[in-house]
Amino acid sequence: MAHRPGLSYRFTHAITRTPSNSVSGGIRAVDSGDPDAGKFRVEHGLYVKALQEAGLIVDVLAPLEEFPDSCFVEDPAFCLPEGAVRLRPGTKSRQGEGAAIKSALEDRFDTVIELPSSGSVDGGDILMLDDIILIGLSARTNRDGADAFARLLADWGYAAKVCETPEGVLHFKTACSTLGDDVILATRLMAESGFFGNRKTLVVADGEDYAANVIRVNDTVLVPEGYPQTLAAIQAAGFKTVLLPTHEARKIDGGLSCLSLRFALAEG
Ligand code: CIR
Repeated sequence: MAHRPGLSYRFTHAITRTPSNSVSGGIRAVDSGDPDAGKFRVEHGLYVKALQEAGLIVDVLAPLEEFPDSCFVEDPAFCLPEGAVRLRPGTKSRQGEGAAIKSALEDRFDTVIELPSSGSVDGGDILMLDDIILIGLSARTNRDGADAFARLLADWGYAAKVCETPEGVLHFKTACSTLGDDVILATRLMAESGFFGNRKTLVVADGEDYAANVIRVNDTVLVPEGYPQTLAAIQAAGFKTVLLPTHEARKIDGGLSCLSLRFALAEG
């Protein structure tokens, strides 16, 4: 696959979904209290505004009470300029989310296909870089799903590599992000994994692992508030930053990347 500068961060559009009242029952590994749906919607509104200010047209989908985790739209789909892929989330309560997001994808893409095979892939396990797409195996993404997704990407002209997400990390991207231009932000564990080859890797400070999940959107990096050392490191590397509250999302293991599907369409 040719190096395509900006593939991983030059976007024109995003899809998001407003948190439902049922988000208070979202899945979490460790219970630190239920998120408050009202406060979550306020944080979500700021997130949507930040995406718009970074230059994106944002589709905000209606809440889905039957799927408590459905505001994390990154997991049931993956979008490329060529088309969108409906994935198969790897946890039972989220499996219907791929069908639920189908019409929103069809509104934006001529090509919308379903992940072949019966395997599972969560979008949170897919890290798109400018020259390769990394797919993390995890408790949510299995070998069948990852291999089928890698084959599909190859058909579309993209190189992909399947990696083992370290034990205890929910999704591959829970612990790393691309800042674009061959710069990665990662937890120490991920930085030492060898997944990122010779790319420059900024390691988040001890105690700030949550802040490894940021998103670069055009010329801005959206960063969760409350992680000063990571913020300083991103700024020192020359990136413009915007801080966002993620207190409610964090209670159910969600971060900034999970809350949107970001993509570039030709018509801008
Ligand atoms: C879940 O466990 O599925 C949700 N509570 C959090 C999903 C976060 N998504 C992501 O990291 N891509």
